[in-house]
Amino acid sequence: KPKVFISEPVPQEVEEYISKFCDYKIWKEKYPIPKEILYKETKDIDGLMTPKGVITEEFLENSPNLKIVSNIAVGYEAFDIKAMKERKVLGTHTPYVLDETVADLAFGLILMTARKLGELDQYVKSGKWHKSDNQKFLGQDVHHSTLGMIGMGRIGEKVARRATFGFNMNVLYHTRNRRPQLEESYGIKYSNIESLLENSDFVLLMLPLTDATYQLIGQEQFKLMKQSAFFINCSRGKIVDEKALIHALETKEISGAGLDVFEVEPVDKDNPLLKMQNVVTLPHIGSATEKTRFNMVMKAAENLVAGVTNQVPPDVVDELRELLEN
Ligand code: 8YV
Repeated sequence: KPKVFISEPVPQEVEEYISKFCDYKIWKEKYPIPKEILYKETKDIDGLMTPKGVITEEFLENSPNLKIVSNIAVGYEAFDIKAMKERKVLGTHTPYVLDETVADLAFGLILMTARKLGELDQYVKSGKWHKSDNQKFLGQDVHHSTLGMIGMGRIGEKVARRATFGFNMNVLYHTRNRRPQLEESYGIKYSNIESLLENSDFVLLMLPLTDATYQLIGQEQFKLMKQSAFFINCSRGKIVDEKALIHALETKEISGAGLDVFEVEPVDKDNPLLKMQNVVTLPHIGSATEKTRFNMVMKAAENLVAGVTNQVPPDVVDELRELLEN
């Protein structure tokens, strides 16, 4: 049987599935696995399953038999694609199964920021609720407002559907590959980034972190946004220049932010964002429902097993698809 290593605990059912096809070892202790142990355990494996695997030249050098890295996440910015290509190591991820769940969370952040839900929850729990305070509760409408989406992929389209049909929002979007069919069915409008930023009440990032999107949103972009607008990010923190975001919030260039992701995670306790009333912060939980996490891990297991048993894994990342041709 091929040898595989799994670097975080997985549900029993997934373990049983893997055990049918592979000799396997699982790291069940504290997350994340220390680097020395990971390197020791993966010296002669054929496959690795890992959440957000940091796959470097050095790691690949250490695992010469490796055929596949199965990432238990849809984002795979930690793959060194060039090195994986050179060594013919396949990389897979977990698209589709988390789309609706992350789209729900995007709306959670939109509602929380616009209607001050986190702040007001704290207020009631603090026992300070007083009738004369009711001016404090005034937020902004989400329905019939304008949502500007940067990125319109698998998750984006689920957000757009909620926005148009659920909240009667006007949706502007910007993306690499324009989506005429979505424009027709949902009435969303393609826009350049500048006019999207100028005209949106909510600016939502819904795109992967790549060399091209690293710090795509910075000082210049925040300046274009409306003072009344909210900035929402449940993609990746590094798509934003976080210092510029802090500055925009401090100087009231924008009204608030809803953040599930940060430049550094877990976020530093001294990060000024954590002290701001108009910023909602979550610990990167976009896909975190029981059902979706199970489906992600199962999908990752299917990719892993396919990759070590000479079948074509269903979810090879686009940049490595060429490896399937040889
Ligand atoms: C995380 C994600 O993987 O899929 C992704 O790319 O960012 C999330 O689903 C998840 O939060 C586990 O860390």
